[in-house]
Amino acid sequence: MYHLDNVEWTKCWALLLLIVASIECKNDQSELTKSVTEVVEDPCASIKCGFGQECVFDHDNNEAECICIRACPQNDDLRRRVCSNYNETWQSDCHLMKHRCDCLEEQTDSKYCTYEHKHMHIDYYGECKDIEPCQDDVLEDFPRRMRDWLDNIISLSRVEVTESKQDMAHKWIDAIIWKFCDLDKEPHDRYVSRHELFPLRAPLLSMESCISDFLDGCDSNADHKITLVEWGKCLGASPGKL
Ligand SMILES: *[C@@H]1O[C@H](CO)[C@@H](O)[C@H](O)[C@H]1NC(C)=O
Ligand SMILES: [Ca+2]
Repeated sequence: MYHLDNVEWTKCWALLLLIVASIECKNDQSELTKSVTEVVEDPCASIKCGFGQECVFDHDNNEAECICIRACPQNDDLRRRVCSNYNETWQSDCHLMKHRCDCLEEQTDSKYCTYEHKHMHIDYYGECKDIEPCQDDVLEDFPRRMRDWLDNIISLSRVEVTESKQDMAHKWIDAIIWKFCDLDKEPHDRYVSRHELFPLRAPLLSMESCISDFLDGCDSNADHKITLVEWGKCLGASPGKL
């Protein structure tokens, strides 16, 4: 049997280390150049474009501008289809928003642009379907199911296990507060608007026909904003707990 002697081993290790080091250095360097170019040269970094738009740098005028998204990635996943507020199915959220942008900017042959296309938004995720009317008993049970659901999300993201009854109550209060903060982002002002409810409502509506009625009910003074107290109340928490 052939054995590498000590010297050869050492050489092998040294070579291996060198290779690893050079790979790492190279990565480091490209990371570095990348971040430097981004900071110095990318004027799009500081621009937030509207829905259905992307930022491009116009070298002739030396300025960044927002234009309609030029191409959306092909989507074959039915779950990523979206249904518009005019009950029209689109291949993805990108396709819907791009088309609206093109129509508003008159970049598409106007015969493909209807009044609805200029005013559409995503109503829910999934293909358009017949949404069953919300049943009273389902709506009544909705806060409990929502609490369980939030509880599950929060337990999945947590390591510690709580045992006592008191801890359990705290846990779902935490879940309610966490979800409120998660929704209150644009802007972060301690109110959750209709617009901020979108990420909660849109993915659920095709399966949970009561989600809209439930959320409408949370806004108890009907000012189109939900406060933490309103949110807690509609999920069944007493105001003192929040
Ligand atoms: C929306 O479109 C779906 C599928 O085409 C249809 O089944 C449903 O009845 C429509 N809903 C309404 C409110 O028109
Ligand atoms: Ca807000």
